[in-house]
Amino acid sequence: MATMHLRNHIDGRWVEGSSGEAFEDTDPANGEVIATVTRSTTADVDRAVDAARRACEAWRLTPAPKRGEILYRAGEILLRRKDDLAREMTREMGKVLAEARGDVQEGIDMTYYMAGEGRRQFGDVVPAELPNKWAMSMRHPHGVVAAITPWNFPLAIPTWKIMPALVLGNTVVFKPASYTPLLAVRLVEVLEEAGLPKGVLNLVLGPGGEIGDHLVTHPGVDLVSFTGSSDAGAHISEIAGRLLKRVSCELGGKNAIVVMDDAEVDLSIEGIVWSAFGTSGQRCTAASRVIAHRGVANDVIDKLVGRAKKMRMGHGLEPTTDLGPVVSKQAQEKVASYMPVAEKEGATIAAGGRIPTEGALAKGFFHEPTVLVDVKPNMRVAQEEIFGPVVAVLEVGSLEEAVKVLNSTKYGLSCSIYTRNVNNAFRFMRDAETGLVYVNAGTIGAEIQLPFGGMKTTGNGHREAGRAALDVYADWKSIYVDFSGRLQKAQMDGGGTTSS
Ligand code: UN1
Repeated sequence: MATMHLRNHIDGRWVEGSSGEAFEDTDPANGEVIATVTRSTTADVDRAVDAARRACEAWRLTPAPKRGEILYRAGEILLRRKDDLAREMTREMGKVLAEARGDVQEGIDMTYYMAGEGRRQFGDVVPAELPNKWAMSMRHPHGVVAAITPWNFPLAIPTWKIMPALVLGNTVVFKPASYTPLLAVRLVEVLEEAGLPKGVLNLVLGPGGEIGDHLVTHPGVDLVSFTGSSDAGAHISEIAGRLLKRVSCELGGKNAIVVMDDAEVDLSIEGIVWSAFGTSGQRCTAASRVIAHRGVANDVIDKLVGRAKKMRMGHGLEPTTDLGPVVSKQAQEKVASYMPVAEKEGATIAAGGRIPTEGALAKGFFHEPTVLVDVKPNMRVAQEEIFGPVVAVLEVGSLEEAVKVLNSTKYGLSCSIYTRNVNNAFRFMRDAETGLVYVNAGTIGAEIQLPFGGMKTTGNGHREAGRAALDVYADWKSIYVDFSGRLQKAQMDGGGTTSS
């Protein structure tokens, strides 16, 4: 297969970055080169932001239902290309094909949902306290949005940011992770084909660092929407916060599945295996802790260890593969580095724990699916996000203790409980300090029509997806129209009660 070359998209044209240099986009399962990619500089960021700014006014004044129609057409094209996009995604970042299809589907779902917002974007019309006066609220776009996206959901997460931004009348500069430029190019191609005017969506390719900081602090950027590591999120919040820019961050997680002594254990094992090892554990919603009640802990561990040992690693395009590689050598080394950390702190590796060194697997960035037992809540493997196929099992004696352990990390994205006791379920739903809670299901697989995001250091108070996303990508404007023909003073004329 001939190697592709991927370029930036600025002001409606595909253009080379100004460094004149390129980097390689490779398949993490075998090291094959998929594409060469232009490396952008700060000058390219300037061009992209300028183009987005110039496109702002006309796009803002395009009727929202028309903006929605373009999104609807983009959804249709994504649907037609779903399988090709999924195959390219598996090659580019490693997740197994069925999951890559799910990622594209999540992008399609979000695109259709936001297309519908073209005819909604509801505001309030409320009674005014004064006669002959009208009071209402409407959404107003911010202007230029910087969408900085991760590699683990290379299609879905960009749509979470780009689609609400566009339908609300913002223009966008899109800076995808450097591990997944191909899917980013594909998404831009789809929106271009759907009829998006030039300059409304601009793409800048290359590693973060200097160009990322330049984009975040650029005076022409009004809102930064970022999904990625907590360290990068803190840095972005700091440099953008000084400029009082709007920032929406979706960061790390240390999600847990609680298995109570009244749970259906076999069902919980299905949820744990899926949530801990799906996408090779590289979801921010992945279950990296199991909090098992002592009454079932041994059963849970035996069954989980049995399942982990049977999982087949391989290329995500092979139908026999259960677990693909992690995204990079650096990610593989990070996962592996936690094994001595776990053992030193007194945990035991009950399954996995190694990097395969033989045969075809040695060519990719694989890590065995790993189960850690004898884990205590304060150990690093119970506190830190590993972002790989590693799950730590902790044991507790009651629901109260389970909730305490659940809430004992700095993160707060997702959690779940397996129980057949309705009282346990409702207490858990009430007390979990996470933005997503599941009952008798794993921690992954959020649907796009509800808010997505986390409490505590998982985020900064914003939510993606669903109606909540509209609050990120637009400001509220409250409007009062006085048609009385005279000066009326709110809180003073006519209204209010007087005490006697
Ligand atoms: C992520 O890992 O950043 O709930 C997003 C889920 C997916 C989205 C995950 N729908 O697992």
